Amino acid sequence: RELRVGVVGTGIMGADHVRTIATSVAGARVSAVTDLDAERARAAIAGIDGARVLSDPFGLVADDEVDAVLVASADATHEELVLACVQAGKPVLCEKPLTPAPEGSLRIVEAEEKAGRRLVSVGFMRRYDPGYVDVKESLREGVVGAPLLLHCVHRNASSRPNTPSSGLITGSAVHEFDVIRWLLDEEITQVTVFRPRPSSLVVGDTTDPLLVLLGTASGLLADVEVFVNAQYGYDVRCELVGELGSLYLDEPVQVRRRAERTRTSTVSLDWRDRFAEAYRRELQDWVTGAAAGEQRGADAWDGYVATVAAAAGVAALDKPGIPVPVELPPRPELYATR
Ligand code: ISE
Repeated sequence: RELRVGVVGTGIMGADHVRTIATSVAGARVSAVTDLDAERARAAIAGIDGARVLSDPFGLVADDEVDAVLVASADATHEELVLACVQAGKPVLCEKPLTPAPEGSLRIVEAEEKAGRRLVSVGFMRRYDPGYVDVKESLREGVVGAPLLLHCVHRNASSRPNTPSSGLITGSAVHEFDVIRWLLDEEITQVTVFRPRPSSLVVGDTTDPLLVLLGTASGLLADVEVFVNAQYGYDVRCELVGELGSLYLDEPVQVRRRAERTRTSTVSLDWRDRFAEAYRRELQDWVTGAAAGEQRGADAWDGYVATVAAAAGVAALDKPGIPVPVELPPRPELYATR
């Protein structure tokens, strides 16, 4: 039987997930959606057989025709919705960040511990990007020897006007925090933020770009440029430098044109096209796992750790150049096996 998925929030990501499930994921169908804007919810399921628009997100979680829930509503609503899913015993894939602050994510971890099972997955889709997966596998196979350094770049074409500087950390850099600890299989222990001269093209008082330096448990360093008003497109880069070589993440390029002695190729518009394949694989794995009673992808603990690192990053914004420690409680037994 197909997994019946209910989607809370049909904004940019929710609508994109509805489309991906309807067109490119096996073993699942969208059975219900809800959004504050009912019109937007209706538009998201246009042409999808058997999908209904519901008015209440908690009603959707409880609905008999919803086996699993995808949470893509505003960040501030994630905690209550995810907790409702855990209480209802339904698998849930929650968009990042799991919650705006670490305390909320910790409450989710505690709820899962009480329930005695992992139901929560967090939408850190880069873990499914073929490029990042290749970097991780190559590192594991010892292709470049022991890792030493990571250079990361996270650029968006533009951010919403008046995005707070903290949003660059909690909304964008948080992907780097997750992918770095996933790639290296170790924890981030400190975060330092530098604030270079801001771009004059940024509206409001957002400090953009930022330079973030992360230290890990074994003493590796990762530098991350976060620049969310880079104008020219969406650009994510990662180079892992090891003792024997380097692993450089390439962009999935369609065509490289050569004409008039010039080489050109397009730059992604935003994360949806850059990570389209990652989102598809993430959703497929979540669906396959849910059908088998298994949690897949980043779990609630990973979601919690990312919010702790992001909170350290936000604190570091106020003291440029000074390292802020990332302090974590021990990882609960429930999250030991993955
Ligand atoms: C956005 O919210 C995302 O999650 C994207 O993946 C990220 O690259 C972007 O910077 C964020 O604003």
